[in-house]
Amino acid sequence: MADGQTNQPALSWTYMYNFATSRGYTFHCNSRRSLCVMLIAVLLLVWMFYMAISSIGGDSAFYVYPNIYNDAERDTFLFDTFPEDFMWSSATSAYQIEGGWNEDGKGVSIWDEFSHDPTLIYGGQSGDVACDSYHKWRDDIEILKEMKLKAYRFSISWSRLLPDGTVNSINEAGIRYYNELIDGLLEANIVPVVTLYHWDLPLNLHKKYGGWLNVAIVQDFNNFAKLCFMRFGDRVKNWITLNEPWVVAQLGYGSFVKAPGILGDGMKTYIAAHNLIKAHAAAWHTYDNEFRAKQGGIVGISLNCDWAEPYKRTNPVDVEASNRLLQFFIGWFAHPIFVDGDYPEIMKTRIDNKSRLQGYTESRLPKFTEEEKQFISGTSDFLGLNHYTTTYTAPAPEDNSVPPGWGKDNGVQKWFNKKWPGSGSGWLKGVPWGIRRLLEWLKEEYNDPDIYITENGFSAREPENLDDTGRVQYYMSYINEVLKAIKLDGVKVKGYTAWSLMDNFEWAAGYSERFGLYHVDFNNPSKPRRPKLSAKLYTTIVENNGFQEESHGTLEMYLDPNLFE
Ligand code: GBE
Repeated sequence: MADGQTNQPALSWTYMYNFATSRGYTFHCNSRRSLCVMLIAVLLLVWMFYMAISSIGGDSAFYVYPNIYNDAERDTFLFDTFPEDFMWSSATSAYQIEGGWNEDGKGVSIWDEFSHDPTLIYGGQSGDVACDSYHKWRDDIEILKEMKLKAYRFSISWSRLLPDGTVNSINEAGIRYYNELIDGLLEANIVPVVTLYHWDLPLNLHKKYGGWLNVAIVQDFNNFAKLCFMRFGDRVKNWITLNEPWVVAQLGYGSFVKAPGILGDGMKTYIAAHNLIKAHAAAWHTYDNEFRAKQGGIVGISLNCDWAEPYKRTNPVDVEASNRLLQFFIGWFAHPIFVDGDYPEIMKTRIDNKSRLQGYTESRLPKFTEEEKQFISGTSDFLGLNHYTTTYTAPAPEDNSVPPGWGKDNGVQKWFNKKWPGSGSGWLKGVPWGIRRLLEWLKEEYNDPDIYITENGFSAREPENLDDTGRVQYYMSYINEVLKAIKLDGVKVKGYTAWSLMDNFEWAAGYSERFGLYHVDFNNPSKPRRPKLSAKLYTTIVENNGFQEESHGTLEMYLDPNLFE
């Protein structure tokens, strides 16, 4: 993809120069000096006129970030619309919004336990009440309607349905809660998109056998999935098995950032991932064998991935580092599931080699049997993509020291450009063109799959103004880059999901980092939801199914809230 500016002014210079030398200076000018001067003057005028015209054209191009991103070829706004049936959506997850953590027979999850340790979460906060969606789900449907959304992605709390994580005891009050929510959505003409696992593992399964570290989880997850297909599948046609297994494996079992908060040893993270992949595949097969014919839905997985921009696109080692990071990041899960049932070659080689050098008798990366590879390969009806940001990438010096870990194993260093617009989260910078490059890479790498963007969004630190211009810029530019991916690159993006419907419990950051299109006042016991400017912008995009040529002026108003209404 070219990064260059348009080179037309340079061309016209060359043209002028040649003309002047061949016609002007090599002829006898003295006798006709005034004619020559006039000719040159005329040419100069023509040139100035041309420059003026082209600069007018340049100024009229629309940029969301005119002072940061204004590469004419890459960043010019595209006025066009999305495909007819494009699925506009917004998302939440159970632990982040529901509250009611111990109500009506719900069992305890690893996040209840993790957040009840006040030292682990910002300000000692927890999801005990959160947005109180356990009681206020009708309000959630109202704001989805207000934004004219076609779909809503939410997750099911495993321990609300199965208090000890197993099908030994089913909590009917939990089933009732999700039934009411699903029915309410359908009544409002909103398609429910259901995530089975968004990180809130029943604590009992963690205590009993180590949760995702034990292959026993595959059966328990499959039973839970089957129960959901059985009880909700008559109405739910869009399923996501796991949200971001990378986060579960790497941040839950590789670092101390997320529950259950197990410190990495360079092995557990790979073991957890191994079981996550098997559990996903098992649930997909269960649906495929026992439910698909009758219910006719689709089952996929949501994988998170940042775009890895080679620091210098002309430097082969940077390009290699970029590709290596993408393989370790999303390929870790996508390669087994979408390609051939096995990890990317580069992961196997690097982890096998490092393990040997580090004195392990076996590779720290577990192996799938041939039978397992067959079982895993091809088990996703679409690729769910959660994408937020971009980093530069270059090779890191090889580090074979112990303790090992995912970072040392991939051997890539990454960083941000200081000019990239920051958010309320240290890890999130606005780099709109990154999503288009990632989508194109995914199309090539995974044989042109159907892609649903199942999360994309921007944070601010509380307290936040309702005129959330930073988020407006982010959504406008990222959604526009998704449009380019569809229209210009032919990527099969079927839907877009804004994270998040409303401010909620942002894991270890508590309520200090806000991702909502709607603001939530957590100090007010009734947790009122109020639309931010970004919610209105998103509604405009949804109503227009994209960016109509005429909406130019309206978009400029959103970027400058002072001009708005
Ligand atoms: C999503 O994850 C989650 O699905 C959603 O639940 C969450 O609310 C939303 O993002 C906003 O964060 O120092 O290693 O912790 C890395 C997005 C943190 C992917 C944050 C982990 C983004 C992966 C820094 N990232 N996340 S650290």
